[in-house]
Amino acid sequence: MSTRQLTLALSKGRIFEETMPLLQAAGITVTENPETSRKLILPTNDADLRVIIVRASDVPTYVEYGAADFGVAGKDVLLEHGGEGLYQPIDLNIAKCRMSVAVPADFDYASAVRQGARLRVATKYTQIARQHFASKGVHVDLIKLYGSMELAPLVGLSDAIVDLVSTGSTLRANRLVEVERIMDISSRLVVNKAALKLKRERLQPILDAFAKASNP
Ligand code: PRT
Ligand code: MG
Repeated sequence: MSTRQLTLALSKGRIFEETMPLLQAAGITVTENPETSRKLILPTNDADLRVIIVRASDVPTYVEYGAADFGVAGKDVLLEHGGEGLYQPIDLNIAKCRMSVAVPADFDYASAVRQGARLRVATKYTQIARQHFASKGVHVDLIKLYGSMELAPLVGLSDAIVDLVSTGSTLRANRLVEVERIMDISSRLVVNKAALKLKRERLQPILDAFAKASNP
C-alpha cells in the first residue's frame, strides 16, 4: 500500500461521534453513517483516507499490527491492552468518564476494607482493578465479566464492581454507590509506530489538527 493511503480505526457510538468534529477540523468528512450503514469500511471525502469500524477494545490491536495506521481508544482500553507497539501522542479529551469502585448502597465498603476482608470484585477491567487494589493493600478475588457489571452485586456474584461512570445514572438506577474514584478516563489518539515513520508527511497535518481542536 502506498505511503499516501491512511486507515483510521474507530468504534461506533460515542467515540465515532466525538471524533467527527476533530476530523472536521482536519478537513475530513466521513461520507457514510456507521449507525445506519452495514459497511465496516467507510469512505471519506479524502480518497486516500478510509475509516474502519471495529469494537472499542479491538482498536489497539488493529493499530498495533498496522492494519490501521491510527485510531482512537479510551485510556481504559489502552491500559487493559498494554501500550507496547503504539505511539500515543495526544489526549483527545473526548468520551470522558471515570473508573470507579461501586458497591450496593447497604454495603459498608470502608469498614470491610478496614477489617481486611477479602472482597469479590466483578469487572471487565481486571488489569486496572488488580493494580488499584494491590496499591491499597486490599485483597480481592477478581471476577471477569464482559458487560453489565452493575448486575453482579445485585444477584450476589460480587461485593463490588469496578466500572466506568459518566453521569452516574446507571449506578443510581441499580442502587449502587460510587465509593472510590480510581482514575479519570478520556480517549487518546494511537498511532502505529512504523506508520508514523513511513507516513509522517500524511499523518502529521492530521495529528496537528487533532491536537489543536482537542486541546484549545
Ligand atoms: O459497548 P461495547 O461492548 O461494544 O464496547 P465498549 O463499551 O468498550 O464501547 P463504548 O463505545 O461503549 O465505549 C467506548 C469508550 O467510551 C470506553 O472505552 C470509554 O473510554 C468511553 N466511555 C465514556 C464510556 C462511558 N463514558 C460510559 N459511560 N464507556 C462506557 N460507559 C458505560 C459504563 O460502562 C456504564 O455501563 O456507561 C455506563 C455508565 O454511564 P452513566 O452515564 O450511567 O454513568
Ligand atoms: Mg459500551
